[in-house]
Amino acid sequence: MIPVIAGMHPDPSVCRVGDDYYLACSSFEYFPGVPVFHSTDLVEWKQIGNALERPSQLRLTTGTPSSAGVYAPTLRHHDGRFWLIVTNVGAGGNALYTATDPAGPWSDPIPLPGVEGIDPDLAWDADGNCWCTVAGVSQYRINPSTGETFGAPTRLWSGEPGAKAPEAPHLYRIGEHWYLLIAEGGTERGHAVSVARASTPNGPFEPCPANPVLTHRGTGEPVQNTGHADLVQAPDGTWWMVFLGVRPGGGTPGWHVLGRETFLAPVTWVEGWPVVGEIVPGPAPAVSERDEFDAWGLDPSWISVRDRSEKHCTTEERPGWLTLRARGSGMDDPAVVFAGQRQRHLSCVARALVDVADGSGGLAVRLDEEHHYEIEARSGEVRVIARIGPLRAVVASRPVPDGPVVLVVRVEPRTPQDARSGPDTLSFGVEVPEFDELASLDGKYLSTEVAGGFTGRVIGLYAATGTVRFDWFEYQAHG
Ligand code: 6LW
Repeated sequence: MIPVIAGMHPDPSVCRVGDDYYLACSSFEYFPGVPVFHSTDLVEWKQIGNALERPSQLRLTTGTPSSAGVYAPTLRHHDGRFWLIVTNVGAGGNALYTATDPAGPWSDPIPLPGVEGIDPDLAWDADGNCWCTVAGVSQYRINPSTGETFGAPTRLWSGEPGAKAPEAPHLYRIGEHWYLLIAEGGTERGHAVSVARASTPNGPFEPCPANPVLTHRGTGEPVQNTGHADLVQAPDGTWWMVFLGVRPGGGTPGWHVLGRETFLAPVTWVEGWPVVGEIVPGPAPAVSERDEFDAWGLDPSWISVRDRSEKHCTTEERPGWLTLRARGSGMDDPAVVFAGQRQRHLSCVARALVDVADGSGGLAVRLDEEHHYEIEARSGEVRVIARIGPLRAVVASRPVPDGPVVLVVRVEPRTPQDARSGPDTLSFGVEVPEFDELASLDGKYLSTEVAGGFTGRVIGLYAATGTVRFDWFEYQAHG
């Protein structure tokens, strides 16, 4: 089952203006932050930008650990403007941004120092009050233009008794009711979506007798961890839910490697309660994408670790090439200079042409600082490096002729012959000029189940020492 937005795109929030839908996702330690997508049918989505693309909007330092940073946006259109509210975990808390065009530019942040809690939602009532509801679940009245909070938070309905982690609240006025949609059970295999309704935005809320309205826990469904949802109505009056899910592979307990992805399902209403239908398959995988680095700047799909400055990452220094200037020591370093793309397909190949005349660097598959595999080039040699938790090893190396070299990683899903089979195999090699495989590594160590946290794989280019230049990067999906 293919998601509508594949790869690490969790915590989707969606809104519609006329015939156009817009969707935003979490981005954690990556910069730029909060990818924004556009669609006219909810199935085909195109990234139109990143909401947080200036340091004045998002400042992440090495003090922000991986899987902290930007969590769980809510994206809404109100009063002729787009409103985006996020939590920056470990670096500033809750903040609001506005834009007239969701592709940007977005405003500088309006901090919400009085709002405590992750997963903030925004909803306006007919009197013009703005309600900010956060995980827990509690609610504040705020002034979204100034960030001011009025009074103490009120506790709202917090899900099924005993279920952990009531979070991801979204509040909607639909017909004569206010609906409070939440996630519960934690963002792992127990994840679920539940709903309650009230006649005011502040409750008291009556839970849906059929809760949870969405969960795949305890099932053999290929998509697991379904939860953290948002609702939207189409121009034809039909209702839809976007939510996160994962695609675990391998034997038991199953490992997901692409992070949490965005899925879509239809919603019907029965006796005033939402009923979630079968997942709608996303578009077939794109076959081949190649970035020649001919454009001024990088496409919005490129993300860096914590920050990206012109000094360290530029397409202008050598036209037609991406130049990365090292800072720190490479992929183990929280300050690594890196530019990558989310791995979006279970089966794919990434290739890049690197020139290491003035440094060393290469092609990496990253989960975080402690979980990554890479093929690194330096003058006359390439090496495959594996970092798994506290262990780091050079697993293979070979000499290469001087001059630019093509680095390759191939990702192939495995059919689980035995219970311990990993989800996939990552093969690293060089083209000299035919492909020479140096190492074939188990992908389970670059999975969320092993690494922990909230993110998925990013495949990209990095500098370990000096200045490293890349002529092109190619990503081909097999299915
Ligand atoms: C997010 C929380 C969650 O804030 O994971 O799946 C957290 N749900 O709602 C990070 O994405």
